[in-house]
Amino acid sequence: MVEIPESHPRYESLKTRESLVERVEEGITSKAGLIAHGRGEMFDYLLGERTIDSAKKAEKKAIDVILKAENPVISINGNVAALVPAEIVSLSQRLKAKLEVNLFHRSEERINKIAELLKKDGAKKIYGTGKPDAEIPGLEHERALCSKEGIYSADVVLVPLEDGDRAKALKEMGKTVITIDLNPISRTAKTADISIIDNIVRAVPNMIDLEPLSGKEFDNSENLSQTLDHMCERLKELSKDI
Ligand code: PTJ
Repeated sequence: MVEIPESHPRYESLKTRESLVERVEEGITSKAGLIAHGRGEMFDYLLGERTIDSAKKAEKKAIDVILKAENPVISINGNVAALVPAEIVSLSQRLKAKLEVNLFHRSEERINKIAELLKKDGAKKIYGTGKPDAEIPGLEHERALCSKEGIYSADVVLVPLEDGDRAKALKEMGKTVITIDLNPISRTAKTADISIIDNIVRAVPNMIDLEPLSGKEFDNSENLSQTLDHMCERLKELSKDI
């Protein structure tokens, strides 16, 4: 791992990049995961690299919905495992949600490595390993493969850093879909019932501590509009500094 001096103005961001590169070398994160992360960083810039109010509201609502669910499942991919392994295990324990490894670039070897990593961080059971026994309808290829006891029968699914097709297919199965995605105009963000527009490295720790938002109206489209307004305002502010 390249040494990053703590004095570097982008220390945190560079450290995160380095740890992702290391996870790619270990075979946990896909190479495409690095590209996905770069896209996310760009949107994080527009947020101001902080959790904005609309994101905090979505995080609280997500906690409420997951706590009330009968069979909630958190879907884990290579980026989630690299960025917040211990935190996602803590969140699943707080919310009594199952953890299932579900990959876009599926390989048995990577699934097992991710499951081992999460177990080292305290996860008792990981779904999605071994032979898949269910398929998400309407999705081509191996992206559809999942666990009957996990994602297939879940009523609420948290799918961080997801691709739009799978989020849509899960919605079509009648599930409540929650995402964490820095891009407020991604298909996933527009498809989900609750879209948390925040960096997963902030969102998951927040969700371990935040109180649920219950009994209050939550309008995902309105929340996404507020996020886009925030980004536009920030761009206008930035243009004054040039
Ligand atoms: O491990 P695999 O094989 O399942 O692959 C995972 C990736 C992420 C490569 C795969 O799902 C993929 O290609 O995803 P997309 O379609 O690029 O979507 C990822 C979304 O996550 C994009 O909208 C990014 O802006 C967003 N994103 C990237 N980094 C972060 C993020 N959102 C929150 N926090 C981040 N750190």
